[in-house]
Amino acid sequence: MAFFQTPPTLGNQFSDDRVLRSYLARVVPDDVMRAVLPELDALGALSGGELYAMQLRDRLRVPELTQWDPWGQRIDHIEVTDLWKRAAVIAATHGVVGAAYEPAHGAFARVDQFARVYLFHPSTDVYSCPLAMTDGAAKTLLAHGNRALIDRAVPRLTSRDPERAWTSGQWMTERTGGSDVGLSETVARNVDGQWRLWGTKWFTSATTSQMALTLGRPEGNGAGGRGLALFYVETRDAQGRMNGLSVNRLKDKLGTRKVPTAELTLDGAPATPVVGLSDGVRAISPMLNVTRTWNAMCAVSSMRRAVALARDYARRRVAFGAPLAKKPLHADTLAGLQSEFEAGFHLAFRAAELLGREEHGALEGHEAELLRVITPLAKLTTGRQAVAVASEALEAFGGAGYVEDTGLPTLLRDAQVLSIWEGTTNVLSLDVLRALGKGEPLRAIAAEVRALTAKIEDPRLAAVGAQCRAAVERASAFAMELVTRAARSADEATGALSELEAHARRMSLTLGRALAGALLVRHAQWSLTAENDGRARAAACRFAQHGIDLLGLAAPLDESDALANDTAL
Ligand code: MFK
Repeated sequence: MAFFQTPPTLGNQFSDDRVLRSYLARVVPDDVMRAVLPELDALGALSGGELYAMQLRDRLRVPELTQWDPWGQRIDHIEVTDLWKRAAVIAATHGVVGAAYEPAHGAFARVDQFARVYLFHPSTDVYSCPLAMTDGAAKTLLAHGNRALIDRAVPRLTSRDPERAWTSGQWMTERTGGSDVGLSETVARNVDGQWRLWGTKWFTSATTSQMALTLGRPEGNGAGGRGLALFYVETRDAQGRMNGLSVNRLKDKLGTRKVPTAELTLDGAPATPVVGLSDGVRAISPMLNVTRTWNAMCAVSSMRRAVALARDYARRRVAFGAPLAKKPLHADTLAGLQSEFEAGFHLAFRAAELLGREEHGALEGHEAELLRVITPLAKLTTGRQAVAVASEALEAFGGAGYVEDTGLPTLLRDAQVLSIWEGTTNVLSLDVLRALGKGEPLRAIAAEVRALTAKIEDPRLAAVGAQCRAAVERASAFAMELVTRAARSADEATGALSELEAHARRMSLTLGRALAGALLVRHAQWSLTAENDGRARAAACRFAQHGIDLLGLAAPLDESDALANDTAL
């Protein structure tokens, strides 16, 4: 009989996930766990079952923009895919945003919510994108205390009723700048007591949302981010017509192809200032920090999906006389992927824990400084990991990983955006420098890594812990030396600061990997003791082998080496 390969399959994505279950067992109190377990189990079943099947079936469909109705009216209707419609209902009913804002579980609300995000994301064709922005919008409106906007939008943004639930856009990117938002050209004018916006937004993700937070420059304001103001916009009027804006076209993208990303023209769109009429970049930063946390969580959940499929396939695929899973080299490759995923997992969930603690006034010790810096660190570290893991996971399928109708190439397409949107790796590394400020957050990272690795009994884990501590100490000493040189004189400042900037990415990845490694070490020790399970330890040791200190300071520092090369301008 002819041979046909059985494809990889997925089971319940909650009950199959040793890493998530073990983490929750350590962190979440029993009563909270009992309450959320049925929801997580239901989402796990949907994610590995109905939604995954739909995702494979729906593979070729993309959103469609209809700009005009048959009678010539401009309608700009975007028809999303069936999976997106289903995902919207599931997201609302299962509280994928809402759970974060419900009081029942106090500071654990964010861990609960992000466990839902983690289960939901990889089977929903990146419906997590509008949800991330929705969460970010709710957080930002609440942070600024604009009562009218809070009353109007937050109950909808956090609703569990699919009929009532809204999503929000985050329109920041213009032709002048995706990273340098201060270059934005959108103008805000007060016309007869109503603020209105004129301009072009070059990338607006999920343009089907009912509202958006966006930036515009009130006439007469100065240049840069300080001259921008944060505005609230509703996309359609009471009759369902576009509200002073039009969709020029949908973007043709490498991945996230189900996300209707559009170019928009704002032509007098009515807008409400959220908080004052300047400092828009600072005002939108709560949104950025929430969407970056989502980005990290979706990165780890996409790594988990890639590894789950590759492991399942390795049990089914026979080559050279045995299943791939029994082949030492293949098993070794998968172990490497698993270790990156596990370390990234603990980093992303630590960011979620801290966010929840901040929102419930429960931050202690160094945690406030840590939260500010762990957010970009988690985003940039897991974003790079997700791209590398997706690429390697495809290779684990051989040619099948390169064939579109297996659905596997989508893993790589969709991972690639994770290190681009919400700030590229380099821009996030500069945000880390911004967050490090005068050094308190560096001390917070060092304190966290020391605390995590202080009481490790297992000798192999203790050695990994020591590697993490050494990496943080070296990165801190390096940064502080440059900051000290910069403070010494104006002459030294230029060179020292540009050297710091040139190393910012390596330094951020070092700090991110050291934190991730230390978090994994602490969890692995707990898992050895409480669960008699050595798998997290195996992951920690393997993660450390991949390298934690990426600063590359083995050779003596020389600023001219850092900057002088063929690409210097
Ligand atoms: C699957 C998951 C889905 C995730 C959702 C996907 C949706 C995708 C939608 C998008 O991609 S939307 C576009 C996202 N765009 C960005 O993320 C922009 C990237 N660029 C940056 O982040 C730049 O660093 C930045 C625009 C912030 C630089 O602007 P400026 O004007 O040069 O900033 P500046 O002057 O350094 O900071 C202005 C203020 O904001 C300062 O406060 P003060 O006024 O008090 O001094 C900063 O401290 C503050 N700030 C900036 N970033 C902050 C922050 N505060 C807290 N947290 C931050 N992250």
